[in-house]
Amino acid sequence: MYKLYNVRRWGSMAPHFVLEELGVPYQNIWMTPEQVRSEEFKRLSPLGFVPALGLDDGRVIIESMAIVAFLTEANPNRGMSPRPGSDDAAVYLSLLAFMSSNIYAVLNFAEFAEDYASEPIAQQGIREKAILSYQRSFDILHERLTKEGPFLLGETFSAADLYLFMLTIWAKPSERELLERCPAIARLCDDIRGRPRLKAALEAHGVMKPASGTA
Ligand SMILES: N[C@@H](CCC(=O)N[C@@H](CS)C(=O)NCC(=O)O)C(=O)O
Repeated sequence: MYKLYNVRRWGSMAPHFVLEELGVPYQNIWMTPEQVRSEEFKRLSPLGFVPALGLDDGRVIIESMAIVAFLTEANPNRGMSPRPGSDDAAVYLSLLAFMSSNIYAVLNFAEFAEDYASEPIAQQGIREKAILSYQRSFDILHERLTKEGPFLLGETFSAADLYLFMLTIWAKPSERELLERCPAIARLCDDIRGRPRLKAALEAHGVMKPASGTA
């Protein structure tokens, strides 16, 4: 059985939602930030990050994008991703990689600016530029949804939509600002919030409704 190392509202949300939508058995391991930062957990996830996913053979994989892509590819009949190897699957993987590299990673530049510059003024510069950079990437996805939606893959819902939903929750200056600026993303998030299979997981992460105010 898969084991999901999970922290409320952190990057394990997307794999958690995907596992719930797939309806496959898994063990959910709730963790505290302190446990994630422990040396013990770094033996599983060397950078001390969640998500991490334990596999049947005991190995553990990291990186949210790889975990989501793996889970959907391993369960191809659950309707959460295109047929592996198809052109649609290529677009699906491309979208996941786009979000992981250009939004999630850049969100982390803003969040952990002190890891990338020593001086507070330089850190502030990194934060501001990182936010502008990922806002542009959200705008690109908004344009895609507007022209070809309602989902990232057009008419077909996929785990890529769940990944985008997770990212919106962390947007700055706020989730609300993003949803107002990008109504096609807002519609997608509303749709996701109404999916019955996700109810318990959405509640567990406290994301049933968009957060008001600044993130
Ligand atoms: N590239 C990684 C990034 C994962 C990541 O940044 N996780 C954050 C939570 S959202 C984390 O575990 N941070 C550890 C900490 O704040 O100590 C992925 O996509 O999985």
